[in-house]
Amino acid sequence: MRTLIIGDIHGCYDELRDLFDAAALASDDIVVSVGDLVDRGPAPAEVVRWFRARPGAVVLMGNHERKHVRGVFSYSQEVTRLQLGAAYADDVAWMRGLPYYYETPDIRVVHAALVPGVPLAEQDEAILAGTTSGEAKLRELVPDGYWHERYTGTPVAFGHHVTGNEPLLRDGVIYGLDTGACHGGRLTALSVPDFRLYSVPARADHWAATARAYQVPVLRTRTWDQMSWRKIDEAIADREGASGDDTTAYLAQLAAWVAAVRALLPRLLAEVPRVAARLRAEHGDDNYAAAAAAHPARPLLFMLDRKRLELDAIAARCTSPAATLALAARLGVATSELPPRP
Ligand SMILES: [Mn+2]
Repeated sequence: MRTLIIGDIHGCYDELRDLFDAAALASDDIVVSVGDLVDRGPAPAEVVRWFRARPGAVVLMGNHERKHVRGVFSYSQEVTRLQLGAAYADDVAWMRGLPYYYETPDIRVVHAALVPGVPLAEQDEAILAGTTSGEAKLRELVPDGYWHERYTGTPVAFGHHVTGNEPLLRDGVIYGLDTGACHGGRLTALSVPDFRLYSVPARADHWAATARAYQVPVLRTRTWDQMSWRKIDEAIADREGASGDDTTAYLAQLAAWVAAVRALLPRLLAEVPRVAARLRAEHGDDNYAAAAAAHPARPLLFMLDRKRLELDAIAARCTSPAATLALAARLGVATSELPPRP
């Protein structure tokens, strides 16, 4: 029986299968992932399913799992959330319980780093997982050079920093296994107790392709309805020219939708006197004040009565597409001819 320790997988399921073939994985072998199962690659769901289902599989908390657990989102986490789909919440609940290290008499395994001379159980989890704050702490504790240049003792295997196509090896003690599978590099494993290395090439630069493929799906998940006009304009401007045809087409649809919703503002202003006229016709002059007070657009009707209704008052209420559409509904302005929200 062996223990097979695998570097950062990042959703590269085909390469994981290739690696198992190369290492002739046996059913009673222990499989240990250094962490970062997800983010950047094409198939995180398959990778997570495999590790969750297999007896004798161990996954350490990588900085990427920690981002999901803590809800710290940037683009690669948004992509993963879509890739995992309905299973996302359950997979993140599972990630919450992942250990920060693994140890046998032959080997220690951590995701990113450890402080030489400190027992594993006393290490800072942020340093073990390689979070941004953990890396800053490590620089303070090990100010010159790398932690792994000073480390002595039981051999240690880790991932986190891409070491190139070859693993980082020193003196039979240091085994840096992140060979950049998700960036078109290799996926690498260390077998113990024989200390043999296995490595397979990535089939493609997965993150480049995945990042491109998910641009529009991720944009669709944005809460454009709730955002201020300025935020929407900035978000569109940020992405213009930086992306492919699909994204350009999506941004054009979004801009057209936003312009159409914004164009409602003068129509909403013009509708207020019409609403007032209808109320007067319906309830008579004597009962108009009571009818206006009961109307959902009451503050605007009061402003109209005091001759203080201007476009600014409408704009102050229509700070987002959702607020604009809500006011349109209160005034009974039809919005069915608007293009659908992309
Ligand atoms: Mn990683």
